[in-house]
Amino acid sequence: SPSDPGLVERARAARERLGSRLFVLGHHYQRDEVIQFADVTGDSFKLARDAAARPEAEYIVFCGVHFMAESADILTTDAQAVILPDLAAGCSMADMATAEQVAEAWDVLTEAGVARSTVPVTYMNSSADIKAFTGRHGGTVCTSSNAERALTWAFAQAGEDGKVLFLPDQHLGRNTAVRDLGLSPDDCVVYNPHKPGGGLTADQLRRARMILWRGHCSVHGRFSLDSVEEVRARIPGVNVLVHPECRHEVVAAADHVGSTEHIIRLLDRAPAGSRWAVGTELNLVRRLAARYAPEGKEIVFLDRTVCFCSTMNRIDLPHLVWALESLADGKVVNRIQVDQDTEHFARLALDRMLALP
Ligand code: CIZ
Ligand code: SF4
Repeated sequence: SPSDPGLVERARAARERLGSRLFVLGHHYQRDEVIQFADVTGDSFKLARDAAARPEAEYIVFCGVHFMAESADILTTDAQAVILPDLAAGCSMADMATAEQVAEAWDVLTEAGVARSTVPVTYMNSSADIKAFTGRHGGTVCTSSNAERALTWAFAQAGEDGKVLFLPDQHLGRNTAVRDLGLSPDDCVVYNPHKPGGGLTADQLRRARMILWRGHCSVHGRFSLDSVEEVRARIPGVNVLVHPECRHEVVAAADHVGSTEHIIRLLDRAPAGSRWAVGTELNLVRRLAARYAPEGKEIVFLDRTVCFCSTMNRIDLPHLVWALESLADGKVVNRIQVDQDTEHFARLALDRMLALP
């Protein structure tokens, strides 16, 4: 929908008043009406680094979801305030692994005698608490671009017969283990935090190489093998391109798999006349379709029954205007601040990722 011209004007005016004190980050999955005000766009990790590279910006307005704003706060200085325009913009995947549940899981692994040979790896899409847990137990953060390197590193750390506890996205964990590291799906077990002992026996835990947390993305998890078969029947010669948060059978049936940055690069280099069905968030797919249509690239959404990420969409122009005008009036609203102890250990896990070979 076209943006309200009055709100666009107010956002412009507030930005003008704030000048270089303000830096606006826009995640790839944000609405067009919000993205137009972003100083930079990117995935969650790129945006956190972009924020860290702007120490002169007093206010970092993060148009994205809560865990991303936390990561930006961790990587920026204490003098910089990270603002999330709507505090209800969470992430259902990140919420699937709470600090209490993960602490309990670690106790289960300890009881089974496997904790000391297990290295945790957590996806960027997790709360600061889970990143801190990972940092405390010698593990690393990963993104969908470096998950293979992170897992290789973690298995090397874990030693012979070592294991990885992968949080919170079972699909990224399984896809990386099977596709990139050549493990068998049978080497993976799924830990269900809602069942006693994770729903696993001590023997199952001892035999597993990958212990996958039972979490998933409520958007990417909805693409199915039917989505792929339907689009192949509908569009002859179509290239199916999906994000690794999709289920294993979807990834296995696709032609290309990659992070948002990878998806954008691939479509940018695609030849005129090529046809693509893309399985990632709808705001991004629509923008890419519009951007590349003039070059004769046909880009469609992989499954027309899948919707936007509802929490990403909570950041809309009214919320952005409210945040910017508040800041311009000297009121710091919706600041996301990670406590020092959590920040210290989460930073450790993030720094291990930055040091990955
Ligand atoms: O699914 C998401 O939320 C993604 C891809 C986030 C990110 O930026 O890594
Ligand atoms: Fe979370 Fe999925 Fe939305 Fe990303 S797209 S913010 S992983 S629910």
